[in-house]
Amino acid sequence: MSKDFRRTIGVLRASAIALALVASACEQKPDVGAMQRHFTEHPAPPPDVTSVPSDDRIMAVLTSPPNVPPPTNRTKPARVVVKLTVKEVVMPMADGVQYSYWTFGGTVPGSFIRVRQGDVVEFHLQNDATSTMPHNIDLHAVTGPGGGAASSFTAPGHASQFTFRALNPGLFVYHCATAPVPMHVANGMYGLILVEPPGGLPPVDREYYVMEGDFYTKGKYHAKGLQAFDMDKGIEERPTYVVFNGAEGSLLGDKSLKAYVGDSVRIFFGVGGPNLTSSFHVIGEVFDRVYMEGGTHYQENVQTTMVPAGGSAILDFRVQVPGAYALVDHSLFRAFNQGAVGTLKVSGPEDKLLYSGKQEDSLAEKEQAPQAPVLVDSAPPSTLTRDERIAAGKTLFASTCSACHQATGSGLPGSIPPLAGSDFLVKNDKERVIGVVLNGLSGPVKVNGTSFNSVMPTWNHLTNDELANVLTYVLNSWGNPGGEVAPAEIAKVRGSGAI
Ligand code: HEC
Ligand SMILES: [Cu+2]
Repeated sequence: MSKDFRRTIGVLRASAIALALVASACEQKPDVGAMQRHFTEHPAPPPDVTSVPSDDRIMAVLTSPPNVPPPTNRTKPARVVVKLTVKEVVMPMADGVQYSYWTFGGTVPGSFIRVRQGDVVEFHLQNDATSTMPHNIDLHAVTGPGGGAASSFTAPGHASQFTFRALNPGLFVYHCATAPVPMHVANGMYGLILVEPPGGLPPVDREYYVMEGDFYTKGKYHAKGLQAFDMDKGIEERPTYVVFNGAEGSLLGDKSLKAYVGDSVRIFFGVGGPNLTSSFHVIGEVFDRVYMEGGTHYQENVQTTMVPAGGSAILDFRVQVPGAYALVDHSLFRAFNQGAVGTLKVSGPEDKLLYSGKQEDSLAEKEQAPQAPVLVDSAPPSTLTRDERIAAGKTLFASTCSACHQATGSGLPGSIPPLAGSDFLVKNDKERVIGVVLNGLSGPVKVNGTSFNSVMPTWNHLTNDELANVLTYVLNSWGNPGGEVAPAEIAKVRGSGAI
């Protein structure tokens, strides 16, 4: 045994003895005062619930996303009645894609519930007679077994009732907890309940309700028609869609969230899951305050907040600069390839001192950063005329291809080949072009006499329709020879795997 080793062992023994002494000292004299402090001060004692609010019942105002009920504005607890009906409804998950959702109140996420700390909540859960399944509700705001699940198990056409006391303030997720639980949640059975602290939250100009959820369909992303739930993908945590408020595009276009310059905005954000944790971010904004995990303390000046499945956060920020702000899950493939994108549209006067807009555009050869892709609101329908195909393809090109090949099809010298006048396209060897796009391209390639040696990723996650549109657009743009690519031609090459 070396000297060093023996010395080390000696030191270890000595410290073990010291630890044992400390432990026995603790055993001899337990610090009762500290323990009492622990239990009385931490966690904070519940509100005074010895007094029961009067028998007058207040009906809770429930709202559909992205709307939020008004503040309770009450100075003391009350008896609040919540009536929520479970409905199974077929609704669009994306353009041309239907899904049979299971919902609390007919929407995904379910109706927003707003109560105050100390309220006695009389909860009525009805399961619509058209339902195929029994359902129940587990509210994370409930202190009691199962969060109410066992007391609220309700067969189709029945109604259940239970009562709970809202002991803890915060923003809480509720969800169905009927077996198989993850399937009920994956079908859209979740929502938020806010328990206001006494005095309420600081007032803001606008409040919105947004929840992220992951969905698992038998068909691929954007595969058309009524899609069935895919249990295997759910177990493997391989979502087909990751979306805000239940469907792709539910916060885009006309349905964007809105605010005016100078407004204070609050987003009650939750994640239904069933699997994913969100990295929630608003592009071009900083959250002034984040009540992390839906609790009652806030962190300031946050860029991206992480919200777990079955968790929430309250996000407060002021909007100062007009424009469109994208809400995303910053796990970016979810935003760009699975639907997790929405918009907050801020209107009002510009303040050039806060944000100048573009001040210069000069050619900086190699260093030119690719443009941020423009996000598409929806996929085009499947039977299109050539002109409609060109129009749909143009949008898709802008969002998917132009970052590299440029809006003018010029490519970038030395790194990205042109599509404008590309001899690949002029030769009109459609099968080859389709193969290149489906399978990607890497290694040396000569386009119009110039050599390129780079990598293009595969685009086979786009549907046959989408690829037909984008290639028809490319063939009919920038002096290319024209013509049309049909979805069937894409299907053929996809099938044969040919390049
Ligand atoms: C990330 C950058 C990038 C994106 C996005 C991109 N490409 Fe490409 N593309 C390339 C590169 C790089 C090459 C050449 C690869 C090589 O050098 O082997 C290429 C080659 C091609 C070619 C064959 C060469 C030519 O110039 O005719 C076609 C056709 C093409 N891309 C079409 C598309 C279409 C359609 C889209 C959108 C669906 C798209 N690309 C999106 C980078 C990209
Ligand atoms: Cu259910």
